[in-house]
Amino acid sequence: MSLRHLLLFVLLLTASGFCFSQKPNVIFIYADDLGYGDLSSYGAVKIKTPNLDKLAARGIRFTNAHSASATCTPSRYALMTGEYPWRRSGTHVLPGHAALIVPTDRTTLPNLFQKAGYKTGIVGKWHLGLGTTVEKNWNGEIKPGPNEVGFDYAFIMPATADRVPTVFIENRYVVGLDPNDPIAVDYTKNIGGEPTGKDNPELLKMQASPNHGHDQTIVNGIGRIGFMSGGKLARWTDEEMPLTFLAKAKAFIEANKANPFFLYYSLTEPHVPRMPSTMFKGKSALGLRGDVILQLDWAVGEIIKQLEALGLEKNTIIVFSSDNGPVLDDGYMDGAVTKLNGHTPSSHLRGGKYSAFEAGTRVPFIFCWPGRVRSRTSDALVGQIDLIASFAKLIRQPIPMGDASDSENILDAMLGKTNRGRNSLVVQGGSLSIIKGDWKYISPSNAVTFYTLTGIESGNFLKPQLYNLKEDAGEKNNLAEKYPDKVKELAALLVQISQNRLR
Ligand code: NG6
Ligand code: CA
Repeated sequence: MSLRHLLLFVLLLTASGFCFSQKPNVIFIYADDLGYGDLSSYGAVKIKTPNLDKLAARGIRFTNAHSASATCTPSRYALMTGEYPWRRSGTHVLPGHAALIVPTDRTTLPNLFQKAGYKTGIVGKWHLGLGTTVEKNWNGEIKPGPNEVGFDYAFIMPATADRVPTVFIENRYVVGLDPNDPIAVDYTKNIGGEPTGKDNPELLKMQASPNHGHDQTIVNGIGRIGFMSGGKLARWTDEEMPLTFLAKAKAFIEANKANPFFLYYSLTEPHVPRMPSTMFKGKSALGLRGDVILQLDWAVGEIIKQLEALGLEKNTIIVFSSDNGPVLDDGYMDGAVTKLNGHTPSSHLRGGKYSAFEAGTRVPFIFCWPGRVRSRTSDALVGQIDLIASFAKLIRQPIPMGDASDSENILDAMLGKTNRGRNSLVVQGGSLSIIKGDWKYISPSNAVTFYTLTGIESGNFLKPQLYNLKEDAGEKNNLAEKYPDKVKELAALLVQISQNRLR
């Protein structure tokens, strides 16, 4: 190599190194059904979550951040697309054989990072459907899915831990599938005639709660929603799941340590069935639900340790949140209710998962970037739906008109530079609510006021509800009659937002 070539080579190397080192890695860690009050950094006293507390102490701990919805699929849809889920039909909680609901021709959170030169990966829960139809061949290439909406690498559980098929899918193929034992999935009939929780309760290691379903095909001693047959070797063991996801997440980080990466680490805790690894069983004083929260916290700690060992902790943003609020009995008799032991998963908030009240969507939200943000608490109004527009700003990517149409760039709030987040945010429980400033309006609904199965107040009410969240975060005092003008203003704003988009 001539001296000129050598100089040019060194120059190029330096330039590319310079560019890359400027781009922070991003890890978005998403818990499943974790409540506002489930972390010690958010006030829990009956359980200690030291690793998440460390993130909260190093970063920005948000006290007014929301998932888009009080259930999983719609929250995840909004996270991926930046579009309110209620604008699009079919974004409700999906069965395990649903088709993909994320458009493949639009800007998504991961393809935004791809365009900026990042390697992107998802490890964990997906729950946004796969393929183009409900009927699909689980034994060949399964697409479109995460790889078609922006993930270079995908290791996923298709839906939820309590739904079939109970297998992992890595880049479009079921992991560990024996071609001589093909998988079939059906949500209406017992395809293959395998034992079910309903007919063979003696085979269960965890009983389903009465009237909650979860009594169809038995996998690993647990009755599931839906029927499957075949794929015996490929079926997951619930106790191993967190270790598998952690190993895959760490492998992705290791493989991409030299280039910028975006990792969506989508945990299954503390969603049902709560079946922790043996090393976590009985570790909390709160039964299996507490144990899996400790397990989740541990996994986060392992990721932090890995980043530190690789020297990446300063230039890696970790965002932690949950897809919806907490629930105790969501289908299995796992001691979540009987061993609650005074723990308050919803903290001071009313409601829980599924609810229009605050605990449905107000969730822990931590933004940690040791190299850049200073530790603080922020009460800025933040939506998970805003991650896409805010990261677009951070990594300097334009968002085409019409895409991510409800996502607001609130990067300065995420970085803790200002307390001003969104002006207003629409959230979805049973009914739609709008939060603006200190106020929250819940639109009237004639649906049930109480979900008896889960023991959660729905937040539905025949008349409009208006709460002053600053004075009454617990939403005890409906001020709608006292402030009719405020009701009118917020109801009109909700209509206006439902008819117009930001871009
Ligand atoms: C509900 C399930 C619940 C859980 C939830 C989805 C019943 C009675 N309940 O329909 O167990 O799976 O869906 O949770 O079937 S989520 O966090 O993925 O939205
Ligand atoms: Ca969830």
